[in-house]
Amino acid sequence: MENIYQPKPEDRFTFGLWTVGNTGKDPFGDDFREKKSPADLVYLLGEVGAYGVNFHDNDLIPMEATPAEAEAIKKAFKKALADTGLKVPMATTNLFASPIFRDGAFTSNIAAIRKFALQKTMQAIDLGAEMGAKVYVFWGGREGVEVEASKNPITAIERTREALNFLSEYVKAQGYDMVFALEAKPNEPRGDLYFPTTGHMLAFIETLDHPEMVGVNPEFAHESMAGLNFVHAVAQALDAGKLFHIDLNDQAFGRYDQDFRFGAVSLKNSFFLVKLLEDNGYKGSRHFDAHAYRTENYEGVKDFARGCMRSYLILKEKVQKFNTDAEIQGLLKEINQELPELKNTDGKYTPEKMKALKDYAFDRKALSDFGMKYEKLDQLTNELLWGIR
Ligand code: GCO
Ligand code: MN
Ligand code: MN
Repeated sequence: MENIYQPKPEDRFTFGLWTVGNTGKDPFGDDFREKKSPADLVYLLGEVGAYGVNFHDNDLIPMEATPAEAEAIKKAFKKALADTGLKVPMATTNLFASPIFRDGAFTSNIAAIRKFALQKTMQAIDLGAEMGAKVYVFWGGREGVEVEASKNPITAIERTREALNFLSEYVKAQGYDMVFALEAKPNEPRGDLYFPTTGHMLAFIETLDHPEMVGVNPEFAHESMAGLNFVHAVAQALDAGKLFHIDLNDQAFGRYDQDFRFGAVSLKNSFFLVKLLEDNGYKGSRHFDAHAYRTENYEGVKDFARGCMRSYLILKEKVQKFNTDAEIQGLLKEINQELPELKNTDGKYTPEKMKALKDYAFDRKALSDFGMKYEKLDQLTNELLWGIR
């Protein structure tokens, strides 16, 4: 029998070099796992059955690498891709680790740093294109403040717009088949980051010169850190046709950016997220932007990576169960009542529809007089997730 929990290429499961390559270093402790080369991480991902690998420019080629070293790394990486069949669907720029970006990149107060960030991003876009990336992610790791007096927030927005407009033109001029995906985060590593949520990003995109080539890369942990409902943020991105990429992980509300294995904490939210993506035919990468606990060696890293994908596939199977569960679907059908007399199929305004609605006598008593059965619906959903339905 086919193993439905076995990842397949069409699942589009991807990991960043920085995710499985995370060495467990944190603000309180040193590296726990030894550092692996990009090529070795590709072999690891091949072994666990991932579809693709994504990278920041400097995950692949360290900033200080000589041209000869860069060539050797690229060669080994390309060989690993060819050996494993892994793809590179997404690439991004590290605009946060180097001390030069300590006060931001595109929003820095120092013009030379803003220009350097643009130069670095153009080179990183070239590297991404060389490896076949079709989505380019922008996460403003240091684009924010602790000291509000230091930057005008409107200037920061304008500078970000200028950078993205410039880079859109660059991609077009090179003839690259590539779109941008903007990733919001409310804070960490800065006290406050600009564009703190996916909603902020969606509004901002419409102010760009080429909004058609810019979408979002929402992250489960980031919206949860802000105390928001991630499923609703992703729904809004889907509705706007802007879900170009997604960062899946997990997180307890109100904590630091925990980057836990997908499904580790929020079983129900993860379920409704998978349901949203699958029911709406999302075709992009399911990228796991997470890492193994600091307690783990590389066997544990493989457990982590396999766990992310397996949890997604188990939840996908649960979605199918939910969508075909007679009792659950019956409750949903019962509560979604039509009003045939005023049915407005296209939802549009006409003087006739307006008049019919204005004159209609609603039976307020009857409409106020029944329970919604959501207690039952929710309990059935839980029982389905617990595996007893
Ligand atoms: C974080 C972010 C990053 C970005 C990555 C790709 O909180 O550190 O989620 O992992 O996703 O830099 O842009
Ligand atoms: Mn994150
Ligand atoms: Mn992320």
